Amino acid sequence: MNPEFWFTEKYSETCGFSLKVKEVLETKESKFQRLDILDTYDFGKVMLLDGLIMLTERDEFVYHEMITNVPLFSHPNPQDVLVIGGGDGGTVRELSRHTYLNSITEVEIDEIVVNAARKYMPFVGCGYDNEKVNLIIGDGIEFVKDKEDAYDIIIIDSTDPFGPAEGLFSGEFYSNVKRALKDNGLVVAQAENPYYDTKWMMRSVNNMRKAFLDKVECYLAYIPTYPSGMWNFAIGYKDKAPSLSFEKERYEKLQLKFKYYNDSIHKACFALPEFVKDLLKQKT
Ligand code: AG3
Repeated sequence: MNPEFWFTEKYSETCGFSLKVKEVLETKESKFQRLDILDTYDFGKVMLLDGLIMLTERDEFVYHEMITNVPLFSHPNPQDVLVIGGGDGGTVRELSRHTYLNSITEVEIDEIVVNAARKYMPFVGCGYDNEKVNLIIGDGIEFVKDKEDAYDIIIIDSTDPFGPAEGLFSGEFYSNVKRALKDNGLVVAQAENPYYDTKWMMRSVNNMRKAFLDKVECYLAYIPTYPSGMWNFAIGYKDKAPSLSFEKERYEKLQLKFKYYNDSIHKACFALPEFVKDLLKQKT
């Protein structure tokens, strides 16, 4: 291999993020997308989908801890959780640590993501080792259409809002998600970043707002290998605002060891910079 092989994810025509690559471990194409697994010097194993960084060995913990633990510790009594997407297994790995859950269902559209994670990325692929995880290879959009009052938490762990994931950011999908949730249910979705292509972030937040009648909050986490390093999550709720809910007793009893999330972060992640608050005022 060329000793100076660099991978660059372009954020715009004039800006990007580069990693020097040790080795390309796998390249595969499904009917949905292209997948590459790289081994890199600084961030370890990296999964790309359609040329965009989905996760790296070194910083995946931020995303996976934050997309699961914020909703789980906001909900008074989560029992049944549905994950849409999340084929790499990182989200179900985090959920598996909440041993009191009754069921964990994941609907992932593309089997090559699951297989590659299991083979090359056991640190996330291990999520599937838990017998409680029921993995369904299928279309999450179709899956939620006929569900009613079925889940306490729905986590939308998707790629960016184009290609196979486009429908996961639509208003119709969020309405179906709301119906699939039980009374005090919560939905959380990865919702892009406030620097590049902010229309994606706003489309997702605004569609969720319409479905949840404005009961939506945003929170941030810092992920160096995602565009801008500042990542937004949108959380829709039926009952109490997650920024004001924290299940302290359960948190203390479980004594989980985190690398990013903790009780202070649970509150702090909802504090938004002024320019993000301004963006969020755009109701399109
Ligand atoms: N899903 C969100 C990745 C978004 C990153 N976007 C980008 N690099 N352009 C991550 C899946 C991890 N389970």
